[in-house]
Amino acid sequence: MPLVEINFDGLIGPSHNYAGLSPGNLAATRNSGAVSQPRAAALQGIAKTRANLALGLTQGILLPHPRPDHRWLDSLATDYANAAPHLQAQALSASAMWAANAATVSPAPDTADGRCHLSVANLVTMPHRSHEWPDTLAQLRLAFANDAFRVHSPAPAPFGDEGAANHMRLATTHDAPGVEIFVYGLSGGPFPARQHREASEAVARRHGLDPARTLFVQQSEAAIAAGAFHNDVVAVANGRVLFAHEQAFADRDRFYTDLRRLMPEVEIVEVPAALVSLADAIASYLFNAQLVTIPSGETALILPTEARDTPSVWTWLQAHVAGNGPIRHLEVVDVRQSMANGGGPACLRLRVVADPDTVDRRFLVDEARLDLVVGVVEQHWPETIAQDEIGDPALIRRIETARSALLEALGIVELIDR
Ligand code: SUG
Repeated sequence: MPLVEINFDGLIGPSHNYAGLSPGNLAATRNSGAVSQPRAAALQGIAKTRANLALGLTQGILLPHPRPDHRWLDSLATDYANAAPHLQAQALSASAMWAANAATVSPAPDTADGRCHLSVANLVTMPHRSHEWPDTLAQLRLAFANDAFRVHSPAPAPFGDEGAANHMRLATTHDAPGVEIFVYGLSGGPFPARQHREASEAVARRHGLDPARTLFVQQSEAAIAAGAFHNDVVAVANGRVLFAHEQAFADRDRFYTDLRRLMPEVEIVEVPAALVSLADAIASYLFNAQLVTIPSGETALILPTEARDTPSVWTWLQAHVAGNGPIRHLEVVDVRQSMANGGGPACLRLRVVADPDTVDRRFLVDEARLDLVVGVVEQHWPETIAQDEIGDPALIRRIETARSALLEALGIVELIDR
């Protein structure tokens, strides 16, 4: 089988809740204390996966982590019942759903040894995400055990790495050698820059990328300060198309010049601040869209409903499509439950260019397998979680039972005790 892009969607876990754990993520902060709907959230995510299948895309899933994370609490010399409320919330977060932060992926055509390399992200900046990596590593080692892959452990702290959310790849076709772009932050005004250049460089070296085809680009301070806590909130790339906000990068002229030198056929679609403000771009998640090549060879953009509901954004998109820009199709999906925690369609997926036959089949999905997942979600996922419930042992039992039921239904029993 040829190399294709597989989108692995993070399945939204049964502990999904709004604890406001991510300063700099404006949606999560705004919704802190709201009542979440884990069941509806997971069903929204699965509906998005189905919509991608209907477009002809190849789909996989990544699974919810064990929550609360007892191993992490144990390393803090406490347990869930006795932990301080903020540690309970950090141990319970379903943040592993945002699979774009699971790892950075360099497809085989880009690497020195001809394998697809995945480096698990350490996510050290936010406490509730800093303990995701051991379970992510275990899962990726299972899904990508084939010799076609190399799965690496994370870059060491204190160098923050948030994975594919700060990484873009441009290539004429998915199976051709690409240009890989690592976007890091130096400063974010009042908010932390979560991706450090040292971590990005370590990942690039470890993946065996050609330095002549690799760019390290600084995210603009204004973008982080306005709420773009990851580059994928203000830019996305696919094929030969880079789609970005005018204010995404610290030195865009230099970046575009370097990119055109490495890839003369690149199509840069820049949205001017005069037409869509940074604030509208971030509130609507215009760029946190999945930019994909559909089987016809055309480029489609899978957007959250919030983009359609933001007049400046929708007007710009309509004009682009009418004017024969490179983006030919707009697909709108409802992932509001995830959006309320700052996670759009692009956050919810990890792209891996690979031969599907080399991936553990249990992590690939078709309609029938999604039906199976829906059955478990409908039976076991809590309908709602209010913040004052998170200490309730009955809720915790329910969350733990739900995940085990899912892993059993999918036959991925190796992860049950993790
Ligand atoms: O890291 N939200 C996530 C959202 C991640 C979005 N991912 C990408 N842009 N690729 C974050 O800020 C909120 C959880 C809470 O507050 O309970 C949260 O972690």
